[in-house]
Amino acid sequence: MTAATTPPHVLMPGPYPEWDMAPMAASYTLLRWWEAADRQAFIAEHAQSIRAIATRGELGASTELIASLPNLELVACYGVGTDGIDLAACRARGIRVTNTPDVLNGDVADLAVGLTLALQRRISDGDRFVRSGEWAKTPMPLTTRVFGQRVGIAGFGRIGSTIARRLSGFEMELGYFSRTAREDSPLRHFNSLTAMADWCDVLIVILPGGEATRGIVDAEVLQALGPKGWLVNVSRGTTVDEGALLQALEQRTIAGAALDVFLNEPRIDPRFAALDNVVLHPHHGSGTEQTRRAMGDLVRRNLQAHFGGQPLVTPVA
Ligand code: 8YV
Repeated sequence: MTAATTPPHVLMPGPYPEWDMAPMAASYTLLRWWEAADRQAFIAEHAQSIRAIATRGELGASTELIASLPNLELVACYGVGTDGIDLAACRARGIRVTNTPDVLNGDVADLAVGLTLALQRRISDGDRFVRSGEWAKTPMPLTTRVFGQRVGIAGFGRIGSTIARRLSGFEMELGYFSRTAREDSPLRHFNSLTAMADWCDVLIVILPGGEATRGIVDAEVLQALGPKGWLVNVSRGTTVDEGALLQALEQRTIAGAALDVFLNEPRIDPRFAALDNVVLHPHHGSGTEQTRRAMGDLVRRNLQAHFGGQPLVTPVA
């Protein structure tokens, strides 16, 4: 094969499902970085040829990686969150970035609702209670009513507003925290997260990750949430001051938390596993076959558009 007909070289920091790998391998020369014994040597060997990175939300594309690829044109992210990608470095070099918005809104919103129910109705505890035979000895302790509560949604973009639509069926009072009020929403708007935490029973966090939101759910917000307040995080581990959260959970200065995201995934702080007032989930908000297929499809459509000289399908602004 001559250079002119060699499929573009695409670096993959980690694999996609097999149903994506096969069509991608048919169109591109895939460089499977996760399989390399010496990751640095692998990059050095292929640096000149790499024109695109097909990454995943949690793997991102670091400053160092981008700097080491002189001919990089595109970073395509399997995931909506681009906080793991050095967007400023991409902008500075005219490297395009795409993500997979919208196709995962419904799944992440469903999980936020599911985690809220699991947390307050103690659904995972109930399952363990039946399996262990405990039920035959004593009734399960009473739980907390979900419907009729006040829920504050921190972050009111595509997923946050989908969560609100889902929860409107639960006869709840809903509010949201965002920089600016949304004229198209009748829900109560807060421009202070602490004020919303003080108002609500359940605080659901779906803010984008990154420096602007790092540790935004801090000790003060948790204190405002209070001993009868619950935290649900389906955004990024970085949005929460995890030390403050662990302390609040251990000392029961908040009632409990349901967490799909953590710092240092998947090797999370072992203190979480010792708590009985948490529901823990392995960063799986978009983890359904239907949505993951749609995400893979969108990544491939973006790659195809880029290498075909067409406008990108879902460019990151
Ligand atoms: C994924 C995500 O977990 O979309 C995001 O930002 O966090 C995810 O849907 C991940 O990108 C899939 O590998």
